[in-house]
Amino acid sequence: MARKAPREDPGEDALEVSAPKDWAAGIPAVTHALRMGYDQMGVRRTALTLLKVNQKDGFDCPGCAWPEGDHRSVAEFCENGAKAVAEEATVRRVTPAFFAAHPVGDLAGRSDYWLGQQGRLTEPMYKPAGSETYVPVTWETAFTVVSRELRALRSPDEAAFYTSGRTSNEAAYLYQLLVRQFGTNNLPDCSNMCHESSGSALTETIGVGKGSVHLDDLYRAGLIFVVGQNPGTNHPRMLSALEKAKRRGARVIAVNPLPEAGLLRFKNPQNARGVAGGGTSLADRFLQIRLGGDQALFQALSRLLLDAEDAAPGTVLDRDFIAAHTHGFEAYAGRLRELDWDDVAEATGLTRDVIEATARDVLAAPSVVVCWAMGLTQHKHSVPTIREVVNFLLLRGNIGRPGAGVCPVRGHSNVQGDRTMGIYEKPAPEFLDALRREFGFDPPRHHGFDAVETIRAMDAGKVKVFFAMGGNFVSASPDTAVTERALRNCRLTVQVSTKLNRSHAVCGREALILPVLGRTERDRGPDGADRFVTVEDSMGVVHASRGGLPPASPHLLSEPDVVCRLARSLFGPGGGAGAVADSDVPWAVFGADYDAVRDSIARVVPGFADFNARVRRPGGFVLPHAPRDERRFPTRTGKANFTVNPLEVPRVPPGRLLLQTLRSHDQYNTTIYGLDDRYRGIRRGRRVVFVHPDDLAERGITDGGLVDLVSEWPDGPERRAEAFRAVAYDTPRGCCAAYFPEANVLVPLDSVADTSNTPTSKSIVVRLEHRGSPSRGPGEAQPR
Ligand SMILES: Nc1nc2c(c(=O)[nH]1)N[C@H]1C(S)=C(S)[C@@H](COP(=O)(O)OP(=O)(O)OC[C@H]3O[C@@H](n4cnc5c(=O)[nH]c(N)nc54)[C@H](O)[C@@H]3O)O[C@H]1N2
Ligand SMILES: Nc1nc2c(c(=O)[nH]1)N[C@H]1C(S)=C(S)[C@@H](COP(=O)(O)OP(=O)(O)OC[C@H]3O[C@@H](n4cnc5c(=O)[nH]c(N)nc54)[C@H](O)[C@@H]3O)O[C@H]1N2
Ligand SMILES: [Mo]
Repeated sequence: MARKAPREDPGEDALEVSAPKDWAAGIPAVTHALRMGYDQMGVRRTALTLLKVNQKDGFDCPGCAWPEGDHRSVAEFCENGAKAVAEEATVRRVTPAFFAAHPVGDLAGRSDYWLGQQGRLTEPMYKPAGSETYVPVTWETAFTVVSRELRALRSPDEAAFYTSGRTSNEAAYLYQLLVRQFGTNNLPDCSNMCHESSGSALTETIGVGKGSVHLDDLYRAGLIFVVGQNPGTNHPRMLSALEKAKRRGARVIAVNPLPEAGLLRFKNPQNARGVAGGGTSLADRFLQIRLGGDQALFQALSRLLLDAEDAAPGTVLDRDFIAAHTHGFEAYAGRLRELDWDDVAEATGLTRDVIEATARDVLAAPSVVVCWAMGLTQHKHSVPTIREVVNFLLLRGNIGRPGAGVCPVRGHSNVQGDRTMGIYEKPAPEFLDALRREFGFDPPRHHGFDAVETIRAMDAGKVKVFFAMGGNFVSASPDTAVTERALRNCRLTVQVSTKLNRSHAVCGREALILPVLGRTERDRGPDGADRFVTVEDSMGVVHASRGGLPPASPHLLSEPDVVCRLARSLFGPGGGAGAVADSDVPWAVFGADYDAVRDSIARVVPGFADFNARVRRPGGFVLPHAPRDERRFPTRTGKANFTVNPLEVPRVPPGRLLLQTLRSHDQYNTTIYGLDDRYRGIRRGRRVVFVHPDDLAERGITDGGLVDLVSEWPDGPERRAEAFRAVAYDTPRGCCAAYFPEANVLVPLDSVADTSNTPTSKSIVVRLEHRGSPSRGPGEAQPR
């Protein structure tokens, strides 16, 4: 098998910088992905596995949550999807011998890249208190340790149960059930750090915290905004959808501080034009906005719509829709008339001409879709910003009709489904009522901790057991030093994982690693028959996922099995004292039969009636969405709500920059596939900061110079990320960018979005300091 050993980090001196690309996803993309596949899996396994991605009898791609069209060809191929598959289907293995050779102190000193490159976890591992080394244990012992520690707590609220977004619907449903039967709503999840702002804003304004469009709406849209999103890297299949929409006459407007390759031009490897030609030019207009300027942009666009209506009454606004379906229009319109154009210019960095031209695009479009991702959700004023997107769409009735609507593009492949299944620290009373009817116990009603609150609680010793269903909490969370201290303060940390990561190395006094099957692997029930799980994509389509590969090791359990066996250990008869009562939940049945789990979901979760039958149909089924399907808005007012949101103009103290943390092309969140960011011209390194050339010159820093990034937060210590290469880049003045997770040390735990409590990963005030030079006071110029 032509397979390479894990690569070592080449060290920062290897960094190479070249000109960024202005196009994405062509033939080099495909060869690049196949090469990673060959490295991890060899040639034959690569071919067999990639043929099954997103096919009707195959598995759901563990990459992003972008939906599948109906007419996908076997050859339809997404570079970054292939990388996600290769990462999971790798034939490299982490064995007990590996752990014997690498105590936690050693692992904690390794990079995320090195850790991920070691391969798949193979056996349950246990690090006893007082020891530095994980040793293999049986599953029975592992569950006994968890039960023992959970039972020893004074209150169920002293435990927190994290979820990352790859967990299937079945596993997520069982997991939240276990947690609520245990007695807490401490269910933080990756959404808290991701699209929480979208959920908060949409629930309040349209009554449903999910997107309101289908793929077909994109194809039929007159105008599509792609705001704060880098689909060429993070949702590559979206580029095909945008290309198709364009062929049908849509215009595309990209709003981003960076000229991201995929937004500008797209070479589709699936058609001849993409292979041979210059590709499709995707964005008709590119608004190079300043970080955090989107609220101002959408207020300005809405104001221009109002002005146009004043000039030609009855021609611009959808008066019938506003009257019949919305609430609060007058108050909103009144406030909008006071808009200060100087504030708009300062916040956006855009000229009035450009914004007016964009408004003309809007006026000319019969329907509008707004797509967005992390560029909108990770700011202090993210919730008001997304509310403003809704205001803008409501004005022309651009919701609940074909070709129009809101499209928050989700990240993890089942993050939306996990929420639908009840992974939420603030569950709706109706959901808890349904659980009570189904299982006959009283679920806790008081809200639990979200991700940021969990870190605070662990740090303060209020949460003592941390259990993670997937993910890499240590590296994904803000304020790395604080998060690490918090986790090390726990009595027990438990990671249910497929791959080795930093959360195994930075752990509690006792720690467990529970290795599970991934999407790509065959999941056999006790009767030996193959089982499947289900997922929900970003557009509310629920479908089946069946893995085909033999499991990475004979010791792996499925995630549902882990939950059910833990439940039997925790609640089972003879379980002894503590807060935990014997269980009426049929855990043994659930563990043996996913159909039984789905039947229960069908009774508890709205929209899942006849789940087992409908999900077996090719392509699955679409969940109901009241605003989209019937223009019904289940909000407090019973209408879609216009909201008044005071304009936030992001300002930084003199000499400082606003930093965003983003993804390179070679990573999946904290999983680092490689050290290149091809489209941005970066090779063999990740410690880079992209800065406007004039901002560098002003500070006397040369392109390629070595700097520390120092984050300042009122009343707090300075946070420092050392030794980054400054790269002169096409970004607005005053704004810079570095990669997540290396830059997470800079995000203060208390710097969160209002309402959603999401860390402000896209707006951190920093100063750049020359490496080696003494630190300087505020605003002082650096010598040349
Ligand atoms: N290959 C790959 N695919 C992924 C992931 C991955 O890591 N790798 N992660 C998955 C997950 S969990 C998620 S949530 C998504 C993330 O998908 P994205 O949101 O595309 O991810 P980011 O890299 O954070 O990119 C944020 C984009 O928003 C822009 N931006 C930043 N701040 C602002 C702003 O204030 N205004 C505007 N208008 N733009 C701004 C940045 O320049 C960048 O282009 O991708 C998912 N898919
Ligand atoms: N500074 C900064 N911080 C950020 C962000 C940012 O843009 N900037 N983005 C935020 C966002 S959008 C998100 S979603 C979070 C991501 O936070 P997480 O979801 O916690 O992080 P991931 O890196 O996706 O988790 C990777 C790990 O998941 C495990 N895994 C993979 N597949 C499976 C599976 O099928 N089952 C199980 N049990 N485990 C599996 C593997 O062990 C792997 O190491 O990070 C957030 N943090
Ligand atoms: Mo995400």
